[in-house]
Amino acid sequence: MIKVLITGGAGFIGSNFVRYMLERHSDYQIVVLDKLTYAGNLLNLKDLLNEPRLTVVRLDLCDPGVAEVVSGCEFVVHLAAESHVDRSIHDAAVFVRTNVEGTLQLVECCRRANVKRYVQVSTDEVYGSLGPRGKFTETSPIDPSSPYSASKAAADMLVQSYFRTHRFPAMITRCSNNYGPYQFPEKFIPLMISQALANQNLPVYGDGQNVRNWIHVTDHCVALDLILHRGREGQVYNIGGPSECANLTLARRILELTNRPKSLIKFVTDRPGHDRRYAINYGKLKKEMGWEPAIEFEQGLAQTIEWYEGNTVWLETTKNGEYREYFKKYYLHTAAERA
Ligand code: NAD
Ligand code: TDX
Repeated sequence: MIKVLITGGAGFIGSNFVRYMLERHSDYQIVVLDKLTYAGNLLNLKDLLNEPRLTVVRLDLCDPGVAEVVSGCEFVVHLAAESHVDRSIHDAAVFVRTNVEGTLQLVECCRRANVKRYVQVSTDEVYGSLGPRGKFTETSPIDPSSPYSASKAAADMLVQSYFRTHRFPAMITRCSNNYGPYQFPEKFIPLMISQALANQNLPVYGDGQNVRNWIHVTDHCVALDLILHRGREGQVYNIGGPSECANLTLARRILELTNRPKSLIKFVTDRPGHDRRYAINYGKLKKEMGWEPAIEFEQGLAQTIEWYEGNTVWLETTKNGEYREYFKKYYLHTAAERA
């Protein structure tokens, strides 16, 4: 068995990636390291918790115990992070702690443990904002706007420095906005869906003309798996899709697909430092690994809405905080205690 560490495996992208890797590689033993913050939800992995090839370790990236968890792992995919821009505006400190200090501790442990390959999941937000034309390439300047993206940029560069200084075998990915199942309903698409389903207002920031480049989380997982195995060490890979959409257009489409009235849209105060547009040139990944997104946005969006409609327990317990009770149950030691 090949041991693969996935940090942040109880989060949105992480849990989708754990599921993908277990299905795709029957000889992989997956270790999830996750602090289980508000964004880490064991319900995301509920169907997998009795899988013998999966171990979940509840640990903070900044805890010295990370060294022991890393030991014996051949591959590491680092997804754990504080990930929500709005929260970083209110409290930046935890973003620096987890995203910068946590990443430093992880890469240092990985270097000492001679990990064979490491993927740093960075973000397109490190490039800052685009005007109406053009796309980010891997050589676009790093120009982050929010404390979140600044902390991700710091981590991204720290990992690059480990490659240059120590020949640490790392690849860095910068992906655009993901959507799909298990996304915490603080992010735009799941928030709009959950509000629409509850017949509540859809809060759209500013004039609603900010544009995001949407990619289905499964397409992101495919790219991460390819880069983990075939990426060139020290290289940065953009991951994105062709689906650019203004927030207002997207909110309206979600209302159409859920048969709710357009009057539910409510314009609210804009996010400070709100990036206007993101768009990704993913030509490098396409050229080197033949990767292209397979899930068309309209189809993926409709499937995602169906998923939230069909997973009311997940959505309700996530919204009302009851999902956190599930942690307590899972971390009781014996199966009898858990029952
Ligand atoms: P998420 O917020 O859903 O999940 C983050 C996970 O990290 C949670 O399970 C949380 O418990 C865990 N975590 C947080 N702090 C931790 C700590 N100190 N120690 C250990 N675990 C900790 O995030 P996501 O949307 O799944 O994003 C995953 C990664 O992908 C992040 O690094 C993010 O920056 C990056 N990314 C996200 C997107 C997107 O659109 N969601 C796009 C590009 C890149
Ligand atoms: O209530 C809202 N209303 C609104 O208009 C929220 C939560 C968001 N928005 C807007 C802000 C953005 O223009 O929607 C757009 C998307 O917002 P988010 O879902 O918060 O994502 P974004 O800020 O673009 O960042 C996301 O993509 C890159 C992820 O949260 C990051 O983790 C990732 O790195």
